[in-house]
Parts: sequence; C-alpha cells; structure tokens
Amino acid sequence: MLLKEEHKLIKETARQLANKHIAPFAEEWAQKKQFPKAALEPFAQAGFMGVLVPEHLGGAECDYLSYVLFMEEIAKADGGVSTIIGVHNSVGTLPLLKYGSTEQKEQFLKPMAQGKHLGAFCLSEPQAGSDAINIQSKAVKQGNNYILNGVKQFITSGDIADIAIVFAATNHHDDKREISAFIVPTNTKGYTVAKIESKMGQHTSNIAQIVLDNISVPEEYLLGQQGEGYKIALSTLECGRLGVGAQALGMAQKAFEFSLQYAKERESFGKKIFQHQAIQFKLAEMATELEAARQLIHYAASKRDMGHSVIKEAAMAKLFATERAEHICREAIQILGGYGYLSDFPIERIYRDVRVTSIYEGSSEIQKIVIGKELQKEG
Ligand code: COS
Repeated sequence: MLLKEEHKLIKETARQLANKHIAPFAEEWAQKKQFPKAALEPFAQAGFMGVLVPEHLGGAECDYLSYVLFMEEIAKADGGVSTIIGVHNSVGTLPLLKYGSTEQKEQFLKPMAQGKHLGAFCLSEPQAGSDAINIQSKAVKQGNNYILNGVKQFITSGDIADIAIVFAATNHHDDKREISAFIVPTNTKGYTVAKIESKMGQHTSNIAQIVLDNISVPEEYLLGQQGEGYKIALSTLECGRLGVGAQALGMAQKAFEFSLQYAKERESFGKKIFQHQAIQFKLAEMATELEAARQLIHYAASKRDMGHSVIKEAAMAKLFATERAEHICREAIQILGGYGYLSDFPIERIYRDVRVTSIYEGSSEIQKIVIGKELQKEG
C-alpha cells in the first residue's frame, strides 16, 4: 500500500513532534521511572490526544490509517510513552466514542480528546487477563448509584490517569455472566493505587494495581447498556490491537535503523560488517519482516476505515508485528555484538520495551484463538 499525501503529512508531523518532545528525554524518564504528564501538551495541541475523535469533540478526526502511522512514529521515539498515548487514544477514548451518550461525550470524551484528561482501561484482574469474561470485580446497583468493588491489574497509567473505563460484573450467574462498563473519574473516593509494578521494560510508562474500594458512581456513568461491557471491551480491543501492532513496528524499525547504520560503519576482517553476507542476510530478513508487518497493519487499518469489521485482520497484524518485532530487536543486538548488550546503546532497551507487545491487549496466543474463531466462521 502506498500512502497518500495526507497520510504522509500525519506521519511526518508525528515524527517531528516525537523527535522534539519525546526522544531527547525518554532515557531520563525511564531511569527515573517517571513520566511528566506535561510532556503530552504538544501532542494535545496537535490534536493527537484524540486522534480518532471528531473535531467537534476536541479531537483530530483522523482515520485508523493515520492512527497507526502516528503510533509507529511515537513508538520509534519511545516504547513506554507510545503505550501511554496509545492506551489513551484507543481503549481510553474509543469506548466513550462508540458507546457514550451525548452527555458522556461532552463531559468525559471532550476533555480527554483535548488532552486535558488522560485515560486508563481497567479490564484485567490478578486472576483474569486473557479470560476477560471471568473478571471478579462487582458493581451493585444501590438506588441511583452503582457501587464498585474489586482489584484491577496491569493498568497502564493507572497512577496518572484522570478517567478510567472500569469493567465489573453486574451479575455472577455462571450460565450468563453479565459484565458492564463504567466511567470512573480517578479522583472518586475509593479509587486506590495499591501498587506500581516493577517490570522488565517500558520504564517511561507505569502499570498499576488498582483497588476499587466501594467506589460509588451515579448510574449516568454506566457506559452503554448494563451487560454490554464484554462487547465494549472486545470491540475496543480490536482497534487497540492495531495500535499495538504499530507500536511494535515502530520500536523494531528504530532497532533496525540503528543496526543498519552500525553495520555500515563498523569494520571487521578488513571490511565494513555490512559487507559480510551473514550480516547482510540478517538485515535483508529484518527489512522484509518490517515491511510485511507494516503492510498487514496498514491493510487492517484501511479496511477498518472502509467501515468493515477487522477482528481477524487486527489480530493477524498484532500477532505478526509483535512476534517479528522481538526477532528484529534480537537480530539488531546480534549485529552490534557485545555493544548491543550494553545500555550505552539503545537496542537493549528497545528489546526489553518490545517484549510486552506480544502480551498486552491480547497475547499472541489469544490472537491465534481470535483468528481461529474467525476462520471457523468462514466458508
Ligand atoms: N466487536 C464487536 N463485538 C465483538 C467483538 C468485536 N471486535 N468481538 C467480540 N464481540 C462480541 C461478540 O459478538 C459477542 O456478542 P454476543 O454475545 O452478543 O454474540 C461477544 O462480544 C462475545 O464474543 P465472543 O463469544 O467471540 O467472545 P469469547 O468469550 O469467545 O472471546 C477471547 C474469547 C479469549 C477471544 C476473548 O475473551 C479475548 O479477546 N480475551 C483477551 C482479552 C484481552 O485482550 N485482555 C487484555 C486486556 S488489555 S491489557
């Protein structure tokens, strides 16, 4: 797929912003394990905190192809920051965009799209990640309010977000479990950041364990219909997965470019290491995998832009891009040899950052289940 001028412009704008406002500071943020929310301001100014949200609601009103191009560029600058921005733009704002009432869009989506409020997505729990239907958090109706109790796990930006989309069971009958989605401002009494997890990579982005301790929200904060939560979660994850594929692509592209440059400068056995066929074959394979991943992602995004469901295509794009990205980063380190293993060079960090992309928003194994389910329906 070749890009049109408008898409090239989005990519270039995102690249410039990321190079100016993320890349130079990412290492310092990662070392401190702290991300200053103020760093999102230039992205808000450009409309990139509501990439997919209509202009009248404060967003940039871009299509999905623009979104994945944008995400690739942000991830090239830093994987962790791309997760914060990606979660906000996809599973943070999309449930409100697709299922929110007019009032909910005005009250919650607009300030999110304008970049005034940051979003989080509270689905996973300590004992239920892939098995999302099995979440144990409960929401009980009391008068005109819902009372939420439970524990949420691996919540990106759980500590710095302003608005959380929280999923909880509104009944527990085994034959027909009912999950509902709620809008929870994180300053609501009972929203408790219990723990910031220590992890392998993406140190610019925190994941938190959130305890829902008798949180009371008015019934107006129910998103969609009661019992519609599982569908809301799965449909927003469908699009979120496109963004995660693009993140993996961006990180791998950065590792590839660094190793290519290195191979053209470093000498061994009397010539540039690029001239050794062993190295050239690696780079040829990496470049091919990158392009294949990019085409899968762009195809899925474009098909979505034409109004089609992309359950299978988004799963394929995420599966392929995230798995190959890890391989590309591995090979990039191999090309740098011992230097690739040092923190002085960026690739060991990218390798750690990219690892989680084949786990979050649906692991590779879940993507295969999703693809398999779709294949079963065909012909
Ligand atoms: N868009 C709209 N609706 C969708 C949808 C989509 N992309 N995907 C599923 N649905 C709907 C289905 O149509 C179905 O609705 P009905 O009950 O009205 O028919 C409902 O949602 C349930 O779909 P399905 O029966 O296919 O779901 P399963 O329980 O079989 O799904 C898996 C099982 C494992 C695929 C699912 O639980 C899943 O994706 N798990 C991973 C969750 C995840 O990504 N966790 C990480 C959280 S973010 S870190």
